Amino acid sequence: MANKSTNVCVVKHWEDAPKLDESTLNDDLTRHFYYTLGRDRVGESQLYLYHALALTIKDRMVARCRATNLHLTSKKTRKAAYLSLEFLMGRALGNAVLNLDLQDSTAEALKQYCSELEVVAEAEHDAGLGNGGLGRLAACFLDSCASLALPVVGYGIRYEYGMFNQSIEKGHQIEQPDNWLREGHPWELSAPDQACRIKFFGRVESYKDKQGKDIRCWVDSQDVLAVPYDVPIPGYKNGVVNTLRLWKSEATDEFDLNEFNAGSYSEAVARKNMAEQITMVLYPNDSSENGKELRLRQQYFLSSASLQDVLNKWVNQYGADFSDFADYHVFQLNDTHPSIAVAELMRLLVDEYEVEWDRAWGITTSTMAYTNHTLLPEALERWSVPLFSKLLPRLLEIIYEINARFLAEVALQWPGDVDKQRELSLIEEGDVPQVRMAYLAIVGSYSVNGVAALHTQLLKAGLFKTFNQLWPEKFNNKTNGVTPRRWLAHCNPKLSALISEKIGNEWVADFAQIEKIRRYYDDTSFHKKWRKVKLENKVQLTNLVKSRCGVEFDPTMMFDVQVKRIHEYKRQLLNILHVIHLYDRICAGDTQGMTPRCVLIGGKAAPGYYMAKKVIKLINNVADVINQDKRAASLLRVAFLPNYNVTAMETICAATDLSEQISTAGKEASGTGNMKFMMNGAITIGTLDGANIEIREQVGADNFFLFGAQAEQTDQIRSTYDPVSIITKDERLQRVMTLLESGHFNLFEPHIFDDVINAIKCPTDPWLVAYDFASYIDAQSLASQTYQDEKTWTRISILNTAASGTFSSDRTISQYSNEIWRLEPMQ
Ligand code: GL9
Repeated sequence: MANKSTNVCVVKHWEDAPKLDESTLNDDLTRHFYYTLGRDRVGESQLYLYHALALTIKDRMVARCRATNLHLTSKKTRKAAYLSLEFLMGRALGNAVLNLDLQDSTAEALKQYCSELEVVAEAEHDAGLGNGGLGRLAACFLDSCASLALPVVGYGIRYEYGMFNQSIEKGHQIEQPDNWLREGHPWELSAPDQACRIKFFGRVESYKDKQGKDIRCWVDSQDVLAVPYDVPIPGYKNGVVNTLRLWKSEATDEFDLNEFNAGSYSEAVARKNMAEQITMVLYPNDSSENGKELRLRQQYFLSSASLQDVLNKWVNQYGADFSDFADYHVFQLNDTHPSIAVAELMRLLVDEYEVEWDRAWGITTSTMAYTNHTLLPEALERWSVPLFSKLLPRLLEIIYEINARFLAEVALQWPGDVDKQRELSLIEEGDVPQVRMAYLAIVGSYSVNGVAALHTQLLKAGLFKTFNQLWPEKFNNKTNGVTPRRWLAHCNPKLSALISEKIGNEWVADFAQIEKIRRYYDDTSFHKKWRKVKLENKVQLTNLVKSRCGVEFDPTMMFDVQVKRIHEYKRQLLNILHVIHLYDRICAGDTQGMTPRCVLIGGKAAPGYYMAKKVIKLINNVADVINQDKRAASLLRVAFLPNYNVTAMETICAATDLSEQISTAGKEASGTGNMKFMMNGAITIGTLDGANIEIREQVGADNFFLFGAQAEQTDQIRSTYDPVSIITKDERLQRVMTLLESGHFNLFEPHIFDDVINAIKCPTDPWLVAYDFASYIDAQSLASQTYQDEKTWTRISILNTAASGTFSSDRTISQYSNEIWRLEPMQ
């Protein structure tokens, strides 16, 4: 029952809230440490000190977060919701301290505990709620939206277990669950009062209302609660704090009651478990779907909860009148994963709010926007119709209705062309018909974008060609970016200080200004400092590699790095063939002019991806052989870094000389690691793929090591591909293959690499490893020579950082905002 205090607002404006500024940070830290957490000494782990500091910093965000929300509710403001199954946030503490400009006061406060930020920060677990690029992009976007003061809410899932932890045993990947919440998550605030109900299973009944209208009713459903947990997202020194709302699934109360009253205690507990399973674990698949029912449940759970949340807020404020709803809302779908939102918005409007179909469709198609992140056909999500009909019966009906109306449009455009209808249908025919989620997303959205120029061009010419003919105005490009706060200012404080010393520190908020350091590309004393910073960063990475892999790197050697998910198209295999080639030269005494290198490879393989796991094993075996061979010690060292994640990348990208971006052309939609390395002054060796093309354009062809077949040539190459004859004709590759086939890297494990070897020799190898080998080795050799010319290398390194301005996610988000979302910054 509502009491008198229901509407009493204690603090109306954040300006009126008790002052939580720098001067009180010290006292607050002590208070949280002593009272909230009940501790009186730090101990070895720093865990409680981390928690106390996180709570202290969070206090400084909640008031601003409320202010942002107040702004959104007080004025009728157009806003965006970013729907994503993945947000790969990493650690929050260092980033929050930087963005809130609390570095000095934090350092001061930590002194009384004889500690410092870098040490305390180590106690934080990564929030690994994503697989890789796609999830990390969502995290960078949130930082940019807040920093640009844009009204954007992120909606995701609060997985109990994030991306698995990877360890390496005898060279094999072992997966362990990531229980990231075990020690608590101090950043979140739950809002159980705003929980939503999500329906599953059941059936659809129809009846006629008083006016004789057909009403469809989803009944006998088994409902689950979605409970929101809000994570604050601080903008960079602008007073804005946005929200990432993560949903956790819970059993509904009556779920418990009914079952308990029926006396079936254990069944009730089991059912409770079913409900809570939905948000238990992140699916660890990288760009491939596997059609598991629980995954479809996650997708619908996120989509429905987020849309209900937005609609509830609208209805609470303006009543159930949706006539201008579309003027104030946009939903950005991060890949097809949340594309069921198209049908769910229709269901909510038509079934729950009795909006007439055509008007509801008008609202849906002017609020939904879809981003595609991959060209790999195996990643295109399809759900079987029987599964859909069992789990989400009403949504399947709605999809059929959308499809019927859409196919009528297709028939108008291509009269009598039944093949066109079959080709474009949202339902793929076959033994088991499938719902094509990408098509649902395209039909239901007003914007469809790719994530790099080449990717968008290939989408329009290939995968979505006919849709592009139908609706060319929908298609657009938004080249990815990464946030310069985390990926330069935070992760590379020494380089940041050097840059700021020369051009001031406005580049952190306005990254186009990074171009100003170009002035120093020939300045000898600047060169010296630039190299000193890189060397110091390489010492840090050396320590990490030593402690994680037991391999001794030498910071004076060239650091050649490839870190990303392990996937055949990314061609870690090509990298290791180059390593074997260098080793072969060393064994043959052909070391004249060779540049000493440390090669670092890291990344996780999807647990069911056989070939990717073989490649990990091969890298580890090759590394073992080389690192144990004294002849190689001064010229070549190799390490596989286990459990590559956001936090590891912060150390890695600051310390890299050579960035490996070597995917088969036409396969990597964009890449974003390539941008992080570039910002930090690494030089790229890469193919003309994804955003590499734009990186090369920005920095200039002379400052990029290019190799390999081009995307438009690959089909032609594949049609006559004969890798065995390529191997026979190329002595270098021949020798590498001989070494591999001799079992030199698997002396006591016969035949374990047969499948990898055969893949290289297979005429249908889609990744063209043998084809690109020669040009890759030549590009590597050019990189080696260039590295020996210290001055030239340093110049190119500076030019790379200087040319990275356009790869800030602030640029990307400005384009989303101006060209798709049409948002105004909050004042
Ligand atoms: C990806 C693409 O493969 C990358 O090229 C792209 O940079 C990112 C972000 O747009 O999206 N699509 C995709 O499914 N993944 C990507 O990284 N995979 C993972 O996130 C694991």
